[in-house]
Amino acid sequence: MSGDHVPWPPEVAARHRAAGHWRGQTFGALLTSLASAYAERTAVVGGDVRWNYTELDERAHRIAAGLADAGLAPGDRVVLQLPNIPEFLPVVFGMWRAGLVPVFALPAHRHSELRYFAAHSEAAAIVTVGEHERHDHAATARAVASDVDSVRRVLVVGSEEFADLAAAEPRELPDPDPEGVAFLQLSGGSTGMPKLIPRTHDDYIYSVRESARICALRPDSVYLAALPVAHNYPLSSPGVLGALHAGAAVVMAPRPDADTAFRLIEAERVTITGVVPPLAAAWVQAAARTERDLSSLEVLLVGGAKCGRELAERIGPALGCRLQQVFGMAEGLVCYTRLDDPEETVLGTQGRPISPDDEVRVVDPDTGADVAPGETGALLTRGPYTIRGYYRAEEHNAAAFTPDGFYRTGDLVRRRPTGHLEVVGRAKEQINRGGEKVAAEEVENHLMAHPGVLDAAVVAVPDPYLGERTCAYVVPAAGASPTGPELRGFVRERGVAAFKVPDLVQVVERFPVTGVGKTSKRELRAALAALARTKE
Ligand code: J2J
Repeated sequence: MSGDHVPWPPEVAARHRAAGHWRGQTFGALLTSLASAYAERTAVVGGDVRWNYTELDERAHRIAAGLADAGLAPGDRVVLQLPNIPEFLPVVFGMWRAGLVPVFALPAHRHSELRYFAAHSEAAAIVTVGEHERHDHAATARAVASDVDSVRRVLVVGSEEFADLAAAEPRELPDPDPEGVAFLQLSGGSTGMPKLIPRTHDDYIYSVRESARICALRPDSVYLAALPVAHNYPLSSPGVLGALHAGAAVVMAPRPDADTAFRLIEAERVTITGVVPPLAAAWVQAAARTERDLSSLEVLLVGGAKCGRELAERIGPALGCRLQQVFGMAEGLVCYTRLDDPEETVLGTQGRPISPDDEVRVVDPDTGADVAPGETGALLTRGPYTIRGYYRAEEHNAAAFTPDGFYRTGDLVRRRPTGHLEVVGRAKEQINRGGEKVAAEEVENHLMAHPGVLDAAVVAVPDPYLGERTCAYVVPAAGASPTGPELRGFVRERGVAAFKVPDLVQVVERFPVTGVGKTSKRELRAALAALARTKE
């Protein structure tokens, strides 16, 4: 995949190796060592399944062999779309052992997103499930396969065909390059479709290992995977991979609602889990009237979107556990409040970076100059597990990274003298819908495909539950009068994740003119967002 991803400069890579951050181990080799250390201990639980580390390891070996037998070759990209089922883990480790490169789609993604992931990565296969939550994933995958020439196989976990594949005789396969791309994660995106994020074995294992340490995971910890595990946060912060790294048990929750989660917390004596703020709020409410025993819960991570002070204060008393804030991004940088931080820091900041070698700059968004300590500015970051470029995105990379390799996060932050960051806002054209990221431009493009739409601008409006919701302002084409419900239905039918369908649609005769001459989409969005706020 050389040329597709931007590696760290050789002297920087050498530094990360010398510092012991990058240890030259692949995920396949990691699982082998975990299996020998924690053999009989429970690795993953879900539904009727309970596999120990030896069983997980053996399954991953068989699946690796089966995938190789199915004609998939090292370096092949494979779009992976699985919900929170135990099979997620042996399938992913099996892919890693076979040298395949999973592209981590979310269960919410539909035809339009999957087609883009498959086409952009020239994926050789799609691995998915059959019917799940009233959606036929296998049918969508087959439709995508018929649209995208590179896709040769659709493999459906739970089918007989997959069971045969997963019964293959295990054999040693060549271990991939630990500094090579292990998988493609998805960006929240701000322009067009989500960008693909190439992460290496070395860089990701470093972030997972340190996350497990910072969150104090130990072999008798039990991690509940409440959010969709393909997402970077429940995957790695510390997530299911952090839990395995520590020899802990992973419990897969089919849904994140309080009833399901509390039942599993009680039944499996869950010690730690991670949620987004709206879910934390729902759990806090539900905790007041639950009969479930939540006393095993020690730590609740909250992140993905800003956890407001009021909510932060309620979590400990309501759930009887400690709050740990996490501010991260699939591109790399992850910040945690530490378990021994003073209460004020835990309640009032989003944490500090994992690594002493994470470089953080807070700059004036217009001039690019560093702001005075404690002032608000745009967050730039560079470090041992933050990418230097998106996958196959040369043009976008020129804007998203500084010439010296800092990633422009698009977040506005303040930094305290301790290094803790407070996230105070956002400079990117994205809506953070309770942790689910919506790129304004992607939704605008869908709306503008409607014949009755001349122009569209999608902005965030404040929402008491989700933090933000999407509002689409639409100017109709001459003679057309599209309605809100019609446009929402239109976007949905184009095959997009449900969380991207605009929550509100405002049809307006024309957009406000914000500046002199030609209005930039950016200024227009700012003006409309201000207008939307005053209407609240
Ligand atoms: C405010 N904004 C936040 C927070 C993320 C751990 C945790 C989260 C993600 C994630 C992740 C925030 N307060 N606590 O990958 O490993 C917003 C910021 C950020 C963007 C990244 C992880 N935590 N955010 O959310 O790639 O705007 O990763 O740049 O989905 O979410 O989104 P994503």
